[in-house]
Amino acid sequence: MNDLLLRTLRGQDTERRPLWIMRQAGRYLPEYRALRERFSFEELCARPDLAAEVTLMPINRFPLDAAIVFADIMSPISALGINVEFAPGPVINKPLRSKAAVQALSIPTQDEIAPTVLETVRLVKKELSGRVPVLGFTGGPWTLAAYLVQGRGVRDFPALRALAIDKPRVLTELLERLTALSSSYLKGQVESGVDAVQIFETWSGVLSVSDWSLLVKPHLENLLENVGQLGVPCILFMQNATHLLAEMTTLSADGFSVDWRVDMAELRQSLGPQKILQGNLDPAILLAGPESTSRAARRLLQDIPPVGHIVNLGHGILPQTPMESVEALIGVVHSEVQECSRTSASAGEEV
Ligand code: 1CP
Repeated sequence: MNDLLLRTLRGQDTERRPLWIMRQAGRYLPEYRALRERFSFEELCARPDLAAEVTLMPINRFPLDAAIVFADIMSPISALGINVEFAPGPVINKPLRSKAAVQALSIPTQDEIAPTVLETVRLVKKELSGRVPVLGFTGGPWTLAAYLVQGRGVRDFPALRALAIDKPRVLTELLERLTALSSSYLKGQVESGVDAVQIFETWSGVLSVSDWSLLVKPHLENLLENVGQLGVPCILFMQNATHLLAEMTTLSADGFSVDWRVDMAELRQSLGPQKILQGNLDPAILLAGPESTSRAARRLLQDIPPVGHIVNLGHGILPQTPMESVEALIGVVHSEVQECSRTSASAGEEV
């Protein structure tokens, strides 16, 4: 198996940096758009055969180093007895804002949580037969709560922040339930075959350092502790959270995925060589075409040393991204190994 990603997450040396792309199984792919003409997003998610097909689309087109299972962060939420619609992002018709609403949530068994996603994982594992590792994922408790409380993705999630201030105990109970949900969901994914997992705590950045540390960090810590017992490495992603970096990187994740606002050289410098970092090209750079993408990718590779670095974007790839930009990014990452081996080959000749 191409185990560059897994070896990097274990802190081992690799012949080159691994590369995968957040939201790589999505709307920038013509073959995905073609399938979406025939099926809604919900239909794709409900059919493991189709979800597996979409998971494999980017792997069949590009030499990427991991497949991420096609699902949404809200996929496990229906197991709580909550109906989620997509337009195109998640929409909850009756947002949760009271103690009674939180206490009325179902407490699902592991088997009841997103069984179609688990079936998708099993199909993907079989079809890949070891070509690349499969990444599972879940939403972080705060990011799942963001949609449940706010009702949909809204800039800065004011209703969520209001609940955090007004009814911190209600929020805490919700975060505890979501942490339990994500823990069981990831356990199901690992039992179905995923090789590593990522926690998408996308909306953590809307809180101050002190509120995040008090309200959210303990739940993430619990989730990471539970994941730690599953025997697969775990990456934690936070977005627009530069102010939380110092706190974030004390958590027990194996890898830390940061967005493009973060200076990678500075972060590597401040954390030392041991921590595994993932990121962080600005997804918008890919819209500027292959030359701009190559330049930015080369700069990123110069900014931090290869060991302990997983190349990725700073957030999901944008729907308008040209295929040539993805190819350019891959070209730069792959050519680093050729440069390294040329150097070692010529060094060998001299001896
Ligand atoms: O085809 C379509 O129009 C549906 C769009 C779509 C897709 C392709 C949504 C709705 N979700 C997804 C898939 C998805 N979502 C994946 C699968 C793997 C992949 O695409 O490679 C993953 C990992 C996610 C994760 C996700 N969904 C996050 C965390 C990562 C991130 O981008 O920050 C979040 C915040 C969501 C919410 C969501 N779901 C969909 C959209 C458009 C959004 C974001 C916008 C919003 O909040 O309204």
